[in-house]
Amino acid sequence: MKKAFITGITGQDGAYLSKFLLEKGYEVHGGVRRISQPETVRLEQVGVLKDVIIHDFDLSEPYNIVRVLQTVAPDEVYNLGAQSFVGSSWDLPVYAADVNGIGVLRILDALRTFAPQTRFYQASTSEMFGLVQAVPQSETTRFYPRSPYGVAKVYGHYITMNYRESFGMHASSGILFNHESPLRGKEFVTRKITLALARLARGGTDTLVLGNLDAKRDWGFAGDYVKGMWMMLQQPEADDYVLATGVTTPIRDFVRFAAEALGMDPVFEGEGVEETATDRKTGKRIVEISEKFFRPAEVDLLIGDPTKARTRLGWQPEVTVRQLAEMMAKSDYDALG
Ligand code: NAP
Ligand code: G4F
Repeated sequence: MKKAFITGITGQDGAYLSKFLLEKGYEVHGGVRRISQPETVRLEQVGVLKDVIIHDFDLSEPYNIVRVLQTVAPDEVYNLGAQSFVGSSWDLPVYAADVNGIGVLRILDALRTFAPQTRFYQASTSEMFGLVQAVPQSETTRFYPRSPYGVAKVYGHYITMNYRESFGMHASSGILFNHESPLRGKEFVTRKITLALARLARGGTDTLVLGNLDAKRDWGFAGDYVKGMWMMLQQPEADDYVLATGVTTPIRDFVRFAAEALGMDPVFEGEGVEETATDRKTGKRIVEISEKFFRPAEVDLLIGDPTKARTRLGWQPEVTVRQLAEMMAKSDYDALG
């Protein structure tokens, strides 16, 4: 039986990856940082909490990382732990650099010293492309991060590549474009949209307040993407891969898809902070804009080229953005019932 250790096991991807690896017959261990109330809700939601082995773990604590990795002795490590909300990274830039950047080095150096044969996956991100230097973005596109989060992830990406090249470690980075699910954190735009619209569809009156509706993202389903992470670690040689759908969608259209899935007929009017959306069927105001949700520097357009993952790994996404919006909106609607 293979053993996997997942950092960030309590997060969206951690839950889907745990389920996927358990179904493959792995013994799954995960790192959970100490907070005042245990937050293993997602592991419960996917029905695996009783099947995974939890360890106290924090990416900012080097000896803790060494002890846990020595105790577990995993065949594969998936480093999903991060301060993953881009918007907060301007308020917590040093923390983002430490956990998302140096945290990667802490794990790699522990593995290099005590278990260099362990296969390692780093959760790199399309946020590294930032002010995009090519369209679509692939493994060879130059990075131009636009947030402290993105800058820290670039460090994590290059240190992974460096340990692979310096010490021959099987260390791969997945450059994953945005992937969502009903388990997505409520502060990310897709979940914020589906949750607010589901409340409105249930008779609520609180208008959904958003920021920049013109930004475009390449959105896929998290369940498809965790499979790609595992596929990378099964290759004879470590490498870096983009996982994306190759389709980009403005935030405004994601609102439209989610609203339509809930039986609304949204009409957008106005521009900039004056823009609104109203449900033609009920006359209810469903969207307003606030400066509060605009970022100091925006990533305007992300669209990935997943050719390498498709041809070398045989990976491809199964869920379209419209299906994703529908899945998330219906899940939130049902949960409210
Ligand atoms: P998520 O739901 O926010 O989960 C992040 C996980 O990291 C949580 O389990 C969190 O623990 C943990 N964590 C935070 N700080 C930590 C620390 N100091 N030490 C150890 N663990 C810590 O994020 P996700 O969407 O699953 O994303 C997984 C990874 O992929 C992240 O590294 C993210 O940056 C990256 N990524 C995500 C996407 C995407 O679209 N989802 C795209 C590209 C890359 P708590 O539960 O205690 O907060
Ligand atoms: O959903 P978001 O917060 O995701 P973002 O910034 O793209 O980051 C996510 O994807 C990255 C991969 O590219 C990951 F690395 C990262 O960990 C995370 O999972 O925002 C998406 C877009 C942005 O352009 C933002 O300005 O939506 C825009 N937006 C407009 N109104 C909003 C809002 N974002 C949020 N969170 N809240 C709003 O009200």
